[in-house]
Order: sequence, then C-alpha cells, then structure tokens
Amino acid sequence: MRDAAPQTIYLSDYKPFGFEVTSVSLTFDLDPTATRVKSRIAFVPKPDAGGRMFLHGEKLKLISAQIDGAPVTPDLSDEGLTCAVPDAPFIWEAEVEIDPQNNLALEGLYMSNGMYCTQCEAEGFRKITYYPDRPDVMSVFTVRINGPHPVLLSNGNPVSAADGHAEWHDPWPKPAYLFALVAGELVAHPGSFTTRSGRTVDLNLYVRPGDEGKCAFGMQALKDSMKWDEDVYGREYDLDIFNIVAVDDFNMGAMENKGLNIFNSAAVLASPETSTDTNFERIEAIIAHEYFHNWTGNRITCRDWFQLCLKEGLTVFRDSQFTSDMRSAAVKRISDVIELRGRQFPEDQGPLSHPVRPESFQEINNFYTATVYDKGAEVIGMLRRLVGADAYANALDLYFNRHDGQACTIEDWLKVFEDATGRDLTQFKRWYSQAGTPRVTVKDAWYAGNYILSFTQNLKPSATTPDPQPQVIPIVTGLLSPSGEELVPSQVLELTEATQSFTFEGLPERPVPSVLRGFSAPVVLESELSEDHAAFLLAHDTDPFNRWEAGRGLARASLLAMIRSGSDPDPKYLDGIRAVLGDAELDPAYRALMLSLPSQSDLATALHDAGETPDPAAIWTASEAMREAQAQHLADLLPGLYADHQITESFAPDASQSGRRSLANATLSLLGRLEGPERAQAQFDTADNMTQQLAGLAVLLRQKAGKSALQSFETQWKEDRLVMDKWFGLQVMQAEPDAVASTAAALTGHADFNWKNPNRFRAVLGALATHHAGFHHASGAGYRLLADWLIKLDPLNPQTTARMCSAFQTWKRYDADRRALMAAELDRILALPDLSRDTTEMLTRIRGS
Ligand code: B3K
Ligand code: ZN
Repeated sequence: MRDAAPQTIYLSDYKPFGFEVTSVSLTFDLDPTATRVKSRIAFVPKPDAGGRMFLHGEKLKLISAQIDGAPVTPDLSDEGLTCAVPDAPFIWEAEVEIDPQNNLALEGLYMSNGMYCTQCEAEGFRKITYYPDRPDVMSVFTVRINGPHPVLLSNGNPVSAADGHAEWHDPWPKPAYLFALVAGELVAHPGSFTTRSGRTVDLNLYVRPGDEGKCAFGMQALKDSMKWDEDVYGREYDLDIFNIVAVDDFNMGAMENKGLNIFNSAAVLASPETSTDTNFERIEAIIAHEYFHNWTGNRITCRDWFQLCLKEGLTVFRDSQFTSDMRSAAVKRISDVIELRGRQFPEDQGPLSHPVRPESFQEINNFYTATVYDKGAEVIGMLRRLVGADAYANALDLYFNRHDGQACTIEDWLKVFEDATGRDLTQFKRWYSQAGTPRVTVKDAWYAGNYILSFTQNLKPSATTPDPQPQVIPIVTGLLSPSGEELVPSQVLELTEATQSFTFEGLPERPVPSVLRGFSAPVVLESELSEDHAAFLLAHDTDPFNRWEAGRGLARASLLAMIRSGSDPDPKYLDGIRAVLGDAELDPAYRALMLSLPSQSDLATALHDAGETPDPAAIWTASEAMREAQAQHLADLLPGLYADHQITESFAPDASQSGRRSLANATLSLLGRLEGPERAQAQFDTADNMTQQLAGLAVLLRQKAGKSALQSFETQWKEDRLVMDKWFGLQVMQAEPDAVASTAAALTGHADFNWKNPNRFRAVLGALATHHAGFHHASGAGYRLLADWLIKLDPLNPQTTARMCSAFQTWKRYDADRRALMAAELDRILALPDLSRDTTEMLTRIRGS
C-alpha cells in the first residue's frame, strides 16, 4: 500500500552524520537475479554519535552483518537498519543480495540488454548495500567485481584485472551517489588526453558491439571539454583513466560518476547517418556537462540535496559557456532562452513552482527540474554579470581552493564571492530562496537632453514565497541613436528596488533603448514601448539577442492579436524578418532562428498572463496562418535561400554546416506550403545524413504525403533503436491536432513500442504531451491516453512517470471543460492504491486544493 502520509524532508532539519567513513571496500559477485554485495566499511564515531547508527538500505536481502568481526543483528525497516555500535572506530561488514534483472526502476544496480549498470544519484546506492547514503558522507572506495564479463568497470583507477574479476580504486573521497559499476560484453573506442601538466589519461567510450561507428564524435567532444576546462577554468583531470559507457535503458541523459560516466545511448552515440545536427550539439553539451561535474559536483559536492543547484546550476552554466565558445554565442543564448521560457517559466509560474534552492521535498528525484538546472544557471550568469568576468574567475579559483574535497552549501558559494569581491550578496541570495519569475516593466522619458528609464519589479506571491521581496536584477542596457548607431554601449543597470530610475545625461537626441540585452536576467520584461520600437530594434540592434527578441516580440504580439480577433499577420513583423532573412552577412543559424515562432504553449502562457483563457485550437489556427503568411511574404526569397544553403562538401557536424542546414530546412518547410511535397521528397530520397532525411520526412508528414517515406524509413532503420525513436516521435509531432492522440495510440500498439525503455516511452508519450493542440484536444483523448500510460509505467519506473506528469502542470489555465477532463485524469491516477511516492508527490502538487 501507498505510504498514507509521505514524509516531507526539510532543509532546516539538516544534521551532520554522526560518523566519519574513512574507507569503503565492496565486492560484487554478479548474478542477474541474485547478485551478492559484500561491504567492509571503516567508521569513526564523532563525539556525539550516541552509540547507535542508522544506515540506508532499500529492497536488500541482508545475509549477514558484523562489527569488528562479530555478528550483529540490526533492526531492519523499509528504509534501512539501525544497529548498536562501539564508541571507538570500528569495521562494519555486511553481505546483501539484490536482484538487478528485476530492477526496472533503473535506479541502483540494474540490467540493460544483458549488461549490468548503475544509477545512484540521488538515492540509489541504498539499493545496492547498507550505507549512509547522503552526499555529505565522502569516502575512498575500493571495488572488486567478480563476473564472467569481458568488461568490468568501476570508479577510479584500475588496480588489477584477470579473467573473471577486476579491482578498482578511487583515491578521491566521494559521496555514494557517484559510485558506479558496469559489466558486460562491451567494446571500447579508445582515446588519450595529455593534461597541461603532462599526465596521460586513457579515455574509453564503451558501447555495445555494432555501435563502434558512433563513437568518434563523443570522444572528440570529451577531449575538447577536457582542454576547455583547463584553458578557461584552470581545472585538470585527476585520474589515470576516464571511461564513458553508453546504456540503452536510462532515466535521463547521463550521469557524472567519478571516472566512469554512464550515458543514455541517445546522449552519446552519434553518426552523420543516424544523428541530426541538434543531436550532435546536444551530445557535445552533455559530454561537456558530465565531464565538468568532475570539479563542480565531484571534487566539490553538495552537503545535502537541497543544495543541488550548487553543482547543477554551475555546471549547466559552464556547459553553456563551452557551447558558446565552440559554436555561436548568439545562437546558444537564444536557444537557452527558448528552452528557459518553454520549460522553466511554466514551472516557475504554476503549481510546481519552487525556489532554485528548495526548502522541502518528499522525493528528491522530483527536484531535478528546469528551475534547479536552468534558472540555477541563469543565477550564476547574473552573478558573473554583476561582479564582472575577472572577479568571477578569481572567485571560482577561491571556490576550488577553499572547498576542494568538501560537501558545500549555497552559503559557502556566496561567501566565496563576497570574500573575493567585497560585495554584499545578502539581497542577491533571494534568487535562491524566492520562487517565481519576476516581472519587470520599463517606461522611458526624455527631457532637456536627459533620458530616463524607469523600472518596476514585481514577484507574485506563491506557496513557497508568500511575501516576495525585491531582487537584484542586472539589466544590461544600451542606447541607439534614431539612425541605428550605438549611442551608449551596453552597461549593467542594477535594479535593486521595487521601483527605480536610471538617467542618461547629455544626449544629443532622444535615443532608442535596448533593454535586457543578452537576456541578462530570467525575468518577464513588459515594455510600454511601441511596436515601431520593436521593428526598429529588429532592423538595427547591435545586440544579436535583442535583435532576435524584437522579432520574437513582434511575432508574439501579432499572433496574440490573430488569436484574439482574427486579425491579419502584422506586416511590420513580416517585413522585418524579410530584411533579416535577406541579409547574407548574418549567420544562417541566426536567420533560421528568426523564422521560428513562439511555441504554442508559450502563446498559451502569454494569454494566461493577460488574464485570458487560452484556446489551444485557436492558437494552432493562428500559428498555421502565420506560417502561411511567412511563406507567402518570403516566397520570392525562399528558393534562393534553399539553394544557397545546400552543402556540397563532406558532412561535418559543426556550427557552420549545421547553421546552413538549419536555414535550408526552415525554408524547405515554408516552400512545402507553397509548392507541395516534391522538393521535400527529393531531399528525403537523396539525403546522406539524418538532419536532411528527417527534415524531408517532417515536411512530407505535414503535407500528408509521407506514407511511403515513413515505410521506407522504417525499413531502412528498423534495427537502429535511436533512429526508430525519431520515427516514433515525428509521427506524433507532425500530426494534425485531431489525429495526435489516435496516432500516438496506434504507435503504442506497434511491435517495437518497448514501453519499458524510457527513450521509446518518451518518444511517443512525450511527443503527445508536447503537441499543444493535440494534447489539449477538446475530446480529452490526449489526456486519457497519457494518463493510461502513466498508470501502466508507474509501478515499474516511478522516476520517469513522475517526470512526465508535468504535462498536466498548466491544467488550471484552460477552460472549464478541459479543466474537468484533466482533473478527472489526475484524480484517476491519484486514486491508485499503490502509486509511487514520486508520482504521488508530483500529482498532489499539480492537482492542488
Ligand atoms: N546528475 C545527473 C542527474 C541525476 C538525476 C537523478 N534523478 C545528471 C546531470 O545533471 O549531470
Ligand atoms: Zn548535471
């Protein structure tokens, strides 16, 4: 039965563990259904240890336990064991049995395609053996693995290996969540990296036989990341070996286990024929992210899980910097902001809203959120903007020097910045404790050569932040002359009060402001400036982000007017993007982004913000009409743009080629509306890379001319599970709203719909949830189908189920009929007697009172 009153954990209740752990030695005798784990752990009681010790442990069969060689009989519960212990240093030994093959939650030790692997963050180690499974307990691990598999891996450096066993030693103290073990028939794609101090590190990317051809890109991304972290952060790798393993069954993207990163195969395997440009860029970023965790997460870890943003926000910020350096900074910034608005803003403004550092949780896995990760990274970006790049670099050096080997808090992090810069960060800290997206309004005034910008900030009270206080908001602002020159270059205006004005003196004429350049703070900016002003910035702004943002603002305003009153698309917007598209000096990737429209759920958010009830069908119709208008308005440019951005040289997944493909494919989709499907069919038929093939297929599906292409795609790729995930997902994404639920339902009946695999599950049901007009179809069929599948998945894999519940987080925005339909599905799931703690917490928060 479900726990009637799930336990809530509070940050304010934090207490250190009563013992030091000075060494851990583990021996695994691998067996699919009866793996034995022997542990030998050296504990040193702290003065107030109190003679009893609690160790976490879940779903373990205890075979034996000893203290200093004498058998003990601990008290067992569902959460772990309690045992009387000496008040002097002692050795704990235990043997447990676990069942990896039937572990379908993919947490702890489990099996994927016959291979053993682990996922311990956040609290999975307790499913492997009894242990103080909390991040502030750090220790040195030695691991022996006995098993017949050719590859036996764990953390650290190899000590010995022979037929049937391997031993690993990790000299760096680490929390248990960074433990990893892999065993199986794997092949290595090897590499090597020489650190700046001249040490040689062996690199390996381990994959299933058959995937060897998909490793080269990931290996290069790893080397690039290692070099970048040395060059930019002065951080060198610290073991003799760095292994990455690709696994098909994985709940998220990847995991930064010390020296043994484990990756969802979708987040590491790449080849031109099977991966899109978007895949390549994402893979490069995730490899960097996990590698960067070696310092920001592993060497310096979190004291408790409330501090998750300490490692995640910082590491996302670092991987964004890396991608900006490797590719285009402007394109990366725009993509990050699209992502933030698409995922984090709805979370921050709905029932799942929580501070970047939450203060309570029931299931920590539910807090690996866009707020902790992406807003957490924005907070670091603001800090860097406020103190400046040099002071940021000094503060990071101090952070690494002061806290290496420690489990830290946000207070430690901010203190480093205060000590390095002399700045008081008391008010800045509110970014970590207050939930919600601040709204900033701006007004301007002009008199006698003075130009005044007045800002107001406002944060809506919420359950976790009932009495919000003003935050420090860095607003990067520049002023342009009426003829489009940069009159006052970008500077940081620090908004600290609820209302505050900034005056620019001695200007020859009334300037045109460009506010919140580079999206310098994660806020909603409401400007009283006109659409002429936006059109001017779209034509002239020197800040590439704000130039794009001006276009996006015009598109949004026009779409909202079309939704509300059926008006025509705004010619100012269409003329503006026409000028940008025709400017061959501009990066093609940037021009492609100019063509993209605000997502339909973003439009729903905007309507909701304005106090209106979004109608998904009307939003769909307006978005389609705007696409048609783009196609008509750019008709004469499109064939040339398509032809000029074809690539004749051999495939490279770099920023330059992918930008050209992205613009060509954006024009292909518009051309499809003007000309019919022939051009897309030709591209599909002749494509030698997945980006082109999939873009061709998408247009064919949208034109309802994709039947034979779908079949030939399936025939060509049926053995490639990652490509088949795309095949499953695309059909749902490209369906008309009326057909989304039935298409998804039909796909769940396909012989290859292996729903226990999270990638395949997400390919179909995740696509359903993100198709705004399809999921929110008035029939309620989308809601029902998703709920049916969440009900089916929850008993096996609570983590992925709970994560996908967020599809319902905006339910209260919609009309009474849709609200009733969604509430009924939420209640249907919540009524299940054995619903997991993960899903119960998510749905209870979403449903509200
Ligand atoms: N730290 C892991 C995420 C673990 C999620 C556990 N539910 C991957 C990452 O952020 O790098
Ligand atoms: Zn991370």
